[in-house]
Amino acid sequence: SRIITVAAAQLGPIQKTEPRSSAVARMIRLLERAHRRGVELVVFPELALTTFFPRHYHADIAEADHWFETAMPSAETAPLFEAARRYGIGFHLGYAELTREADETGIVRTRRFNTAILVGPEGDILLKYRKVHLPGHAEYEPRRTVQHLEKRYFEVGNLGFPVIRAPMGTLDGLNLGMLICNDRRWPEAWRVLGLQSVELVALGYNTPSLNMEGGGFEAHHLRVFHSHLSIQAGCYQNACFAVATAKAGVEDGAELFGHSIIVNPHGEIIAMAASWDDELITADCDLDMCRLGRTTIFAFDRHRRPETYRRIVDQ
Ligand code: CDT
Repeated sequence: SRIITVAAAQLGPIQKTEPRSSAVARMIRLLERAHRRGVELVVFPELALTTFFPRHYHADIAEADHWFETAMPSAETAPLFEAARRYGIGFHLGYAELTREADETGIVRTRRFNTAILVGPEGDILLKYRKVHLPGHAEYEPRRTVQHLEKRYFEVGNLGFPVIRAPMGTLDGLNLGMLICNDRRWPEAWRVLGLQSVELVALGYNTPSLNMEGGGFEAHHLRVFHSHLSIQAGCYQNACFAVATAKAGVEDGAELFGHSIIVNPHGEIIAMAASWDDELITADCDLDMCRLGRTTIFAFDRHRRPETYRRIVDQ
């Protein structure tokens, strides 16, 4: 069997005024706890270094640039990389990325993405992913009490859904992929990872308890249920594990529902956070469990019928 010990390092709220140095110190404390428990891979939330700033409107987008990272690691995040290297722990980290880069027309310009990286146990960045499914809206919406301006601050990710074979812990290689928050609700995203034989999906999220999209009438328990349902279905239908890590609690007066989970290829929740605070949940994942689904009911090469799926990409 190929066993890896993983952790979801849930973060409690990060208030608007909390500096990155404080968020990083909290993450290092979780890494220390992970080390004591023999963890080999830690997954931190989406936009883990700051408050979930897309709830704050700036008429001039550049005024929000202080929420973004222009280097990774930076002076402020380097201690996290050093701690992880000291313990030989790999990690997934979500952050807002500000870069100067050519767009699809070849013009070099300032670009902003909702990004996650996978860092190996030696502290090197192995893989980068930029969020594809950006929820929310681009303009200020007065009827909302809480804004969700991801469509204002971020471009759609342009790196696809990559999977890497990476050494982690005692394993010389496992197939790792990433999703970010709203991506977890889209079966197409999971399937693109599944088609690359992903064994473990690392994903971070910041999900408000109140869905203001349709007037805010979705019940709290359904918000959590739909999050778990999406992750459990993604794991079952693609025969993989997922470590899904929330930012939780009341942040700048807005509630994020937490409920971080680790899920196995049967779609079962094998660990779940119970607080709205900084909390480490762990699980031993036997990656050989991925084989059952992959060689039977979800043996893609034998049972998929892509010739009938045209509409999915054409529409
Ligand atoms: N961060 C993020 O993607 N959150 C969304 C909120 C949806 S309600 C606008 C999510 O899907 O969890």
